[in-house]
Amino acid sequence: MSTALAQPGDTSSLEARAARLKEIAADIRVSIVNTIAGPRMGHIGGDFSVTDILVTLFFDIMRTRPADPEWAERDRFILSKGHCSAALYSVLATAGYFSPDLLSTFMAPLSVLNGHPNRRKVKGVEANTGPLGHGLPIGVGAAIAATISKSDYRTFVVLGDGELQEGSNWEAAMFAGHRKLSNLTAIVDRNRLQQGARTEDTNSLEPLGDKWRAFGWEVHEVDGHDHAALLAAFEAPRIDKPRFLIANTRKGKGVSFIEDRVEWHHKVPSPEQVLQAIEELRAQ
Ligand SMILES: Cc1ncc(C[n+]2csc(CCOP(=O)(O)OP(=O)(O)O)c2C)c(N)n1
Repeated sequence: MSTALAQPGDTSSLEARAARLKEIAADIRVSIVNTIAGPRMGHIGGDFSVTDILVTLFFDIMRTRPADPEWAERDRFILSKGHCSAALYSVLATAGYFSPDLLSTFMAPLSVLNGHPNRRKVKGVEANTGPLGHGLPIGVGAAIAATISKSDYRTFVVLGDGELQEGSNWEAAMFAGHRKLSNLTAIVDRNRLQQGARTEDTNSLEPLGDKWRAFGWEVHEVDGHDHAALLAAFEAPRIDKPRFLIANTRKGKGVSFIEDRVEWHHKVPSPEQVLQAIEELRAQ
């Protein structure tokens, strides 16, 4: 399997690009299982729902230089649902920001790979996240900074759907719409589960697209596990509005006994379940 980043000007067909991403995503999910199995800590449900979104961004869409993570023209990425750090770390290691060996230190005392990402410690992490509701306001700042510095980098923020209960998201959404930040894309990992409950039972979000449209955003809705659909949505011609992508996903996607089960927000598989999960992922 090749995990090289896509090259600018890549003329492969959408299908070929999607097939390559699917392969990478399968490996990333195995890496996530192994990463959290050691410390017996992590958030496997949300890691697996967001994997295909992260892989599509990091291995195809975003302009990055893993060997030069602070490159001024890089596209900015913020994982606002920072509890899913194991997914982000696995992607960053595979993309070449740091050695995959480091993943074995996940959440160990003094490790740089904390339960929540820290930009001062980990190459490729753009913002410290974990307290929900902060990623989008930071992303709006990065997008405005690009307009001030006349740079054409794009900013991508991944949000959880439970996270949208945090009011700061809506202030940021309103301001991004007002400023017509067409260089900003927010993606909601719409797995319909949060910690301990379904989102629609806790604080319903629907009609989600209409709400963002009312705030001045362009809205796309896709299957968040379909790499070709994700690619098309990220590459749609830009208009003078920020873009909101509703990525419909399944929490725990890819492993039968984890998928769409509320208890797997931060439950950790037993050694037997680790083997079963890897077997299921390898068979896909
Ligand atoms: C401000 C804040 N409140 C509570 C938490 C604890 N917390 C961590 S994850 C989570 C649920 C988030 O649900 P969602 O955004 O849907 O994430 P996903 O289901 O995709 O993992 C909560 C409440 C937190 N990290 N920050």
